Amino acid sequence: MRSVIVGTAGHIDHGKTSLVRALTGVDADRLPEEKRRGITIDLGFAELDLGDVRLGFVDVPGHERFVKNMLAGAHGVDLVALVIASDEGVMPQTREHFDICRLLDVKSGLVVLTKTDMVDEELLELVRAEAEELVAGSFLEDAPIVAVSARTGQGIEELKEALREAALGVPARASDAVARLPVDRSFTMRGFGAVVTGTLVAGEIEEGQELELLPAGVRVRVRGLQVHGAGVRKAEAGQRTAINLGGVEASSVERGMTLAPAGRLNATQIVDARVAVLADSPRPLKTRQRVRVHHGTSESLARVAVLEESGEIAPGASGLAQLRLESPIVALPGDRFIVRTYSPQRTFAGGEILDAHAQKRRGRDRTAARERLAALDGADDAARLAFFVVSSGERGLRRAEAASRTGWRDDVLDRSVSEARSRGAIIEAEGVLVGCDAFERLQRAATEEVEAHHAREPLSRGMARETLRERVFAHAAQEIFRAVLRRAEDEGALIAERELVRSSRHSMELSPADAEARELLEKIYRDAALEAPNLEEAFARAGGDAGGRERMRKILQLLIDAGALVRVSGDLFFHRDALERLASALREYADARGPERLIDVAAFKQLSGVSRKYAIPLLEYFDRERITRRAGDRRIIL
Ligand SMILES: Nc1nc2c(ncn2[C@@H]2O[C@H](COP(=O)(O)OP(=O)(O)O)[C@@H](O)[C@H]2O)c(=O)[nH]1
Ligand SMILES: [Mg+2]
Repeated sequence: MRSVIVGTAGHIDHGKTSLVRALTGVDADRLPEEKRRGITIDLGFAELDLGDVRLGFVDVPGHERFVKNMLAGAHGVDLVALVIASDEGVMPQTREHFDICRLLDVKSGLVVLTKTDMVDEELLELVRAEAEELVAGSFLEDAPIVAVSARTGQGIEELKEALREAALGVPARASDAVARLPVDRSFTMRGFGAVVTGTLVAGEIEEGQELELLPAGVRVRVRGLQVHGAGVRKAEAGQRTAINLGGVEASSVERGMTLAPAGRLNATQIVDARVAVLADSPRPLKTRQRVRVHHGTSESLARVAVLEESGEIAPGASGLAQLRLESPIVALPGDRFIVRTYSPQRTFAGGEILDAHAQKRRGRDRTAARERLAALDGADDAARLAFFVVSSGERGLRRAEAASRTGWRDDVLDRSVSEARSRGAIIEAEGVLVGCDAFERLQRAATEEVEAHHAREPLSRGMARETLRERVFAHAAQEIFRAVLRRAEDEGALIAERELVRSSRHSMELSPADAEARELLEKIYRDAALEAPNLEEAFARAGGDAGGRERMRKILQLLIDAGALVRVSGDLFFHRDALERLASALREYADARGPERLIDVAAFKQLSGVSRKYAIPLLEYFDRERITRRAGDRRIIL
């Protein structure tokens, strides 16, 4: 059977609670203080079974001091009964509650004129006209207006029939989302323990299920469930639900918290939203304004950052704004909320959350933010998902994060991911979602980085994988790094080995035997220092017989290109390190000599320890390198 939540709305003393009692027999004013003062302070609940539909009533307080409690009840309402007392007509909270219903996007309802026993026909017609004027142009424009008296019972049966029809016309709740129950009450029941109640706004909750109480993050277990006062195994979206919880004390659960499947949703403190300001608000919504945000059963203070050019949203207008909440809430895109002024408290705006996990937007990226958020208007699931993925940039969005951002069930998420992929908007890298643009940017940057490395170090076989990751993928998930390399390999641009990444265009690739010969040849010269070996001998020692002279010449060239070996003359090579040490020794020698700075061949032979056969070519090399300059038989050390 269908369950529909009916909320009362209207000014204090207009007969809301009496009406609920006349319909259901239940006195929703359950608190002793409510009985003593004769007013409704907090939410009251009652049920009415109408055969083919079951109504769950949420009776709200009308007093202006308790609008906060009214809001905690109004969030999950399918259908509103806007109550207007025939003897008083439209009063301030009639308007405020009606505004709240419109801002919360309540889609159906009816108007109930109460206390008809107190007025004559003429006055009743006046109030009816006033009610019609109030609801003109709103969702209640064509709604029935039913006149009743809770005292005499007049009109009550007719009202039941009107409620039944309206309830049957309420569209079924969207079933895309996982379970969410904003808690409105918690108490301890003798012999049972903690019980929490609320309207299950989405999904299903089953007996035995593990849930999480957010934002506290406490894991709890469903010990038992009640819907409309009867035990059930499963509660469904749109039902007033009482849950007996294991794993928590009732005292640590409070109104404003949310129950959701364990590990599925995350609380948030920054949301981007479309906000409408009421036409009769005396002031616009402004950047930096401190406001009260009512969402679900929660109330949180928040700082506003209007994303519109003007920095404000005028009365009667709507625009984009970011809300920075002072305490975390569990929100999802599509959720409605109400904004009240800080002090005095007055309802003046409300809206719909577009991105529940937004990033702080600063002045200059407001325009970009506005354009991107505007793209969400009318976007389908796949486009919405792509929006969240693209917003996460190079970091990418894990599936679990996507689940928390959207609140979707797995099958809805899967469907949207494949659709967004087939549109070419996103890529999935081992479970991490990333926008195509970001992915391609990373791939280009990686290829460029590797090529720059080859240009810098032509002898190196490739770039260390880790260095590449640090330079280009510092903000990206490991999965994205691996996927980019795979893609670049598939496209033939890069070759990724265990530790190294190289460009496929890099032709210096050596066979293991060649690489070994290269290292050996370099080592021979490094170890020999100034006693440089004969080239043929060095080749023989480094390369053995394989490939012969031709091959060793190439390897020698690699070492020369890399700057490791230096040709001093003909086939006479030295290791660069040895030459640098000798050049420093020369300068030290000169510094010790004072201003003269002269050296002859004999002194040079002694300083370097080389024979005349090497001394002359070395000195000529130093002359060429402008380390020395010839002056007759001697050299000036520069
Ligand atoms: N004469 C008359 N009095 C009513 C009727 N309904 C409610 N009242 C009285 O109006 C007062 C406020 O009613 P209540 O249901 O508490 O109003 P609420 O503040 O809107 O919930 C109470 O004293 C009720 O007895 C009605 O149909 N006829
Ligand atoms: Mg009441």
